[in-house]
Amino acid sequence: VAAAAAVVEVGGVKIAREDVVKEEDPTNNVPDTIYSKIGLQLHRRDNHPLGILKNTIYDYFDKNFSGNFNKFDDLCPLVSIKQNFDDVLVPADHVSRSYNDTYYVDAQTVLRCHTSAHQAELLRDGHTHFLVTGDVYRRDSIDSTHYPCFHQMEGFRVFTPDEWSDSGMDGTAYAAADLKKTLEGLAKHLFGAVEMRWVDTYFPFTNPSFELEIYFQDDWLEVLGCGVTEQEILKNNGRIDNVAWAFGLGLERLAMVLFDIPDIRLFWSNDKRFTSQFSEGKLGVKFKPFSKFPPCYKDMSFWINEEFTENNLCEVVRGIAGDLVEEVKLIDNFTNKKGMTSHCYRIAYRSMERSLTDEEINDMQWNVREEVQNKLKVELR
Ligand code: FA5
Ligand code: MG
Repeated sequence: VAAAAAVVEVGGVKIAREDVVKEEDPTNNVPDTIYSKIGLQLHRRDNHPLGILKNTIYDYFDKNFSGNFNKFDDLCPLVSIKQNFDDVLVPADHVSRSYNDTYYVDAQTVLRCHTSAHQAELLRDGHTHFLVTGDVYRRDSIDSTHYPCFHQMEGFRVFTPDEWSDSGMDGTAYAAADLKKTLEGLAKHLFGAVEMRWVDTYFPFTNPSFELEIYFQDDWLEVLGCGVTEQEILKNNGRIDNVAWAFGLGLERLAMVLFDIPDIRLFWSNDKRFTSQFSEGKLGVKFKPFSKFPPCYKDMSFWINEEFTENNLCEVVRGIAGDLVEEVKLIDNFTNKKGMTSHCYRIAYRSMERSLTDEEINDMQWNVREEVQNKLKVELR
């Protein structure tokens, strides 16, 4: 693992490592591996799948909205809890606010967990049509479609009453219909024909709310969340009597479908066999895996305690194995007569770039077992 730079710069803001990684501070839970992602801005590289995708989405909006959407892709990922949560009406007791789900730099500052963190300020600045692309951060599970740093593109469009008054619909119905039409058009622009479905869901900041899923690798993959913006957000930011829609695209997920990329870790690869397959403006290419290395599975069982969470386990495993861990999966779960609960996790180790040696895997697993015991205070079985 390369050492993280002492200072990175994003959007004119200088971010020092010691201001983000504070090991002794209980209000901070950002590891070095996460700090090292800040400033890389994969979405701003024109030859990277995420940059190619971003530019293709820009083309769609430019074409269909005659350049009306303002674009932001360099906003600082360190935001206040007000921006990340309060401004988009996330309730005080919502799980996403917990240290288990979000990376806190201190009690008031987080690494944004979604690009929705910028909605309110951009509205206040007078923007009515905008796209915000950026790296976002979440403590999360480990598998081929989840990574603790990923990229989103937020879209936001405000309507004034004259825009829907002749439609025979109310503002909300009009915005919802326009939103779905816009995103279906985007899917067509990106994929041509693809199997997809709308699913009703809940977000604190939109009502109604939807997710779009695409059929990929024999399963439904959630690629975006969206909905009609809560009136309160518009009202709080100077847009009384208006209606708006908003969406948040998962860029890795869309790029996986578009380029046939089987594992989310590949986006971070510097291996030429990966990077050389993509170039600016080239959309039709399908990724050719350079070879398949065998995975190695290690099982680990322990008695959990009350504080145990899967996200904490995943953080420990990633801290040791980095991108060599492919999946962490609960395969057995039971409670004995004394009320003790046991979990068995299967860890899949696999490099995207080379074969791992038995020794290397055994070392990692040994360290994982030790840290799981020390940091999570669970009792190994
Ligand atoms: C949100 O983040 C909302 N802010 C989206 C939104 C914006 C809704 C505006 C309404 C209006 P969600 O948590 O579902 O929603 O994440 C959005 C997308 O990010 C998901 O659909 C998925 O494609 C992607 N995503 C989520 N977690 C991960 C992860 N760990 N790794 C990779 N992609 C992820
Ligand atoms: Mg979701």
